[in-house]
Amino acid sequence: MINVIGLGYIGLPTALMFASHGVEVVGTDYNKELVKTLQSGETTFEEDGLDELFKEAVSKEIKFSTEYISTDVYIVAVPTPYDKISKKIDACYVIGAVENVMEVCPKGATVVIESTISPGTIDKFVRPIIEAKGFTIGDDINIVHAPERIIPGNMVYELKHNSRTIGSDNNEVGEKIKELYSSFCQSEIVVTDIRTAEMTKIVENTFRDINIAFANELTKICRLGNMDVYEIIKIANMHPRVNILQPGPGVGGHCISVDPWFLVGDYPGLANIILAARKINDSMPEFVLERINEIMKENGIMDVAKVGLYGLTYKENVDDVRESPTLQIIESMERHLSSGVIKVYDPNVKRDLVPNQYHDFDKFIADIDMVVLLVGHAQIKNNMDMLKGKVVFDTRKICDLEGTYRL
Ligand code: SAJ
Repeated sequence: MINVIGLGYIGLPTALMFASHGVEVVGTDYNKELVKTLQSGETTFEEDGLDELFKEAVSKEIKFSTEYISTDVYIVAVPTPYDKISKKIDACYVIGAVENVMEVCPKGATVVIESTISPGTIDKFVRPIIEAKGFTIGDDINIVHAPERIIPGNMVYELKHNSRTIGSDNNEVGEKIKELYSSFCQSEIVVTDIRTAEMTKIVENTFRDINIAFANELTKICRLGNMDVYEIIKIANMHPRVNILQPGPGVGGHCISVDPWFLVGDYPGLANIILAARKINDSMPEFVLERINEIMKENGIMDVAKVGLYGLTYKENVDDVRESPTLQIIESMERHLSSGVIKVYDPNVKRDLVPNQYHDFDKFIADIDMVVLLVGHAQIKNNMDMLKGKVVFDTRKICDLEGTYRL
């Protein structure tokens, strides 16, 4: 039996995947409401294929609980934020989870950390907790780092088809956990040491952050130099060894906009490109605001109440708003005292998050003269015609209507 700790964006699909492939699973989360929802037969967020997977797992008798279970494998999938001042990892949730596991786990148990952690986190925070309990690591308790790699929006597919990394002190334990993940993972699983696994995960997300920052920097250069950044990236990417990502209104989510900071925090003075990339990506919401002002002026729109922001999530076709560029734009507007007037709509965000948030697309469109496309949800792609006659500022290159403004 395995006990999955943390039933959020990663823990839940992972627990469901194990269960639907015949592994006995108890999913644990300290959030009582969340556990109650799952116990009542409902999922807690929208994700392609998640509801079907949930049904399958329930039919295989997955259990949800607020309690930790005494068992031989724990999979910890809790958040790992960074400290806003030191930029270092804030491992408090991982520490809390491992402490709780230590209260109930029998000798011989393996604790797998799936949460993204900076290199050295297991040495610094996890080993001492286990040793303080009087356990000998390797004899009594094993530690494994098996970072997740799935992308929100395509999680269920990627759980099955992405390759994985398993970091372990001891090859035998690594192989045992590899076998467990092989119950659903059809791709290659590499077994390595813990520090390598920790660093590899951070490197993957940092690579993407830097690549997006490059696209965003090119956008600013091209705007000043009067060049079409999208055309340039398209042509450059035809080179067999060039693959530039797309510019956008900023980098959100709880991964790419967070993980590079761990390296900046731990290696100040060395992590220079990484820091510059973070700054460039973080500057994009402000850049979007400047463009909104320019475009409003150009079109004689005097009142920000006539402008609507489309999209609140951090990217397309998810309902996750963590670190969303749109929220940063709204926050920044509030600082400039023009708050409370700009209109906002997102088909995937049902709860009220910001002032002047619409839940009806037609009303939203009817009430504005200018729309800022911040997220390329399928909903808007299928309704582009509705934007005819509006001033359209498209930050994602999804709209082909004539006269569309771009970043
Ligand atoms: N973005 C751009 N331009 C692009 C691609 C993305 O501006 O060309 C923006 C998105 O709009 C979004 C942000 O970047 O705001 C991040 O989105 P994403 O789709 O690139 O990645 P995440 O954060 O949803 O998921 C990432 C993935 N990592 C990599 O692709 C290296 C995923 O595989 C990881 O599992 C996940 O982080 C994680 O949990 O670490």
